[in-house]
Amino acid sequence: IKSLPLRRQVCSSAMDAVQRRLMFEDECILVDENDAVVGHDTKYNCHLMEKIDSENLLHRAFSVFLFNSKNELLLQQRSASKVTFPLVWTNTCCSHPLHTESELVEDDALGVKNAAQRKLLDELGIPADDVPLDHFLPLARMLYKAPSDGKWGEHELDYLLFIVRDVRLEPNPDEVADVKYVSREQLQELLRKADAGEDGLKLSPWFRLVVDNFLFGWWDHVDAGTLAQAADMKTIHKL
Ligand code: DMA
Ligand code: MN
Repeated sequence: IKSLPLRRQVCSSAMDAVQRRLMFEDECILVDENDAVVGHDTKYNCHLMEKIDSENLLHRAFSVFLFNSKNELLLQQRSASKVTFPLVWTNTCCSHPLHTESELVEDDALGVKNAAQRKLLDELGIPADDVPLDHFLPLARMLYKAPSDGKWGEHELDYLLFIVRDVRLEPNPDEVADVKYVSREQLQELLRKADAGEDGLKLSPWFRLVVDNFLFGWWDHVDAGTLAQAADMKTIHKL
């Protein structure tokens, strides 16, 4: 470790081992504002606010919204060891398609769906059989930037994937502190608490953007069984 540059030594000693491995082994896909692939870089570099700002780094990501057959949405609270946004409540699962052959496929957003299936298993213990690729419905893409703390943040082109399935769940404590299914009314109550700063409850900035711009309209489509009508994968929403 003595031979590593100082910043990496400091970071390595402070960071949880599992999260450190993801930071240096995951190679994210760099895209331009039209979602065309322009390269790749480590998850570490892609989430350093200084690099994001100085090199205008933008990477591809996904956010899964999983509903059960009662049309309740599964939320997760990120673990305390997550480097970005620890302990915030957010949608079911988020991560990045990696710069690998299977996760770069753009037809039908197949690469992003492959990544979603991989991370639903890794974070929540949901078997791939419970979330078949052809059940994911990509509804939209949004581009946003959000600081986490002084050093870390997000600048993503985020695919919003919906899926309605009853699943087996076995949350991985390295990733997830807590999970719960919420009805619309229960989510409204969570939003009220987060706004009021009650119970120290915090929501992720990207989940908040989806809630404020899209979620309840799409939830109507979940209830009506007409979700496919809500999909618009042509527009990139700049939020
Ligand atoms: C990143 O999620 C993706 C979004 C949409 C914020 P994350 O920080 O949970 O990624 P990972 O699970 O790969 O650490
Ligand atoms: Mn990211």
